[in-house]
Amino acid sequence: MQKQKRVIAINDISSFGKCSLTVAISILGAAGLETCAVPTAVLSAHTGFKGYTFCDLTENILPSANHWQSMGLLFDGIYSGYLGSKEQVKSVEKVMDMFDVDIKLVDPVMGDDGMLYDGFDESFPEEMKKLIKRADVIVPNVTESCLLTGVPYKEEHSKEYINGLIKELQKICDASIVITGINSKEDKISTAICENGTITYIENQKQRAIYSGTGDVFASTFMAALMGGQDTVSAAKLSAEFVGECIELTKAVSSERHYGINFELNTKSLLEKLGII
Ligand code: PXL
Repeated sequence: MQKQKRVIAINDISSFGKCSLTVAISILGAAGLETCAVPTAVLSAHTGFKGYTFCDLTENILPSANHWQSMGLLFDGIYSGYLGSKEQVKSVEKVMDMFDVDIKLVDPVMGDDGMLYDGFDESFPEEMKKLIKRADVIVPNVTESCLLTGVPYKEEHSKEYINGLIKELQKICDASIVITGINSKEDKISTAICENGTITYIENQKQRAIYSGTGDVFASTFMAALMGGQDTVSAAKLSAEFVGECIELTKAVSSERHYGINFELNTKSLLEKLGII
């Protein structure tokens, strides 16, 4: 049996709504990775729903990492997602600095459709800019790329616009950059990958349905693929295809935007795409 890889996943648990850790643990686990979860907060449902509960777990982030370090545990990757406050981002910066791993993936979860998610204030992106400096690869959507760089958000995303965003992101971090959810053409949704100065665009069929948590399904699948030894472009391509497939399956049964996508029913395809079966 091959040695099992071990990944730290830092994200919230939204009990309802298929995002963050419920997605990460399912997908990384299905891919055969040991997932050591650091829950940053427990919410009854993600912040797209009114009236969600929020139990802050900032106090548990650094002590968990300190404990693992005192045990002499080794890790292969760190993947961070939704962080509920600037203080949490600061703690995750310290965790990133504590462990020597093959891949540090930061999903700078902050917003969508040109707006910050509920609960974040305008100063939050400044702290996120410090975290992405620690990353080997980042996976912002277009809104998050704008929030990180200060470039005004546009609804239509030409190649010149996205290349400009990449240029600005390169000024603040050395990571490979994967921008998701690019509204490039009428019927296409694109992903841009910039690695070692080369930009590659991949296109997928636009599904004309919007669901929460698709960024988390993308990032978790992408992390699983990178940990499995895939290169950045192949990992992004298969992750975008997997998300597209899951949206299509979900569309047939539900149009509830905030309920998320039925990625769990598509595990066989995930494993095929990852080359596991
Ligand atoms: O899917 C991103 C995400 C993660 N975690 C929480 C969220 C969101 C998006 O709204 O609210 C708590």
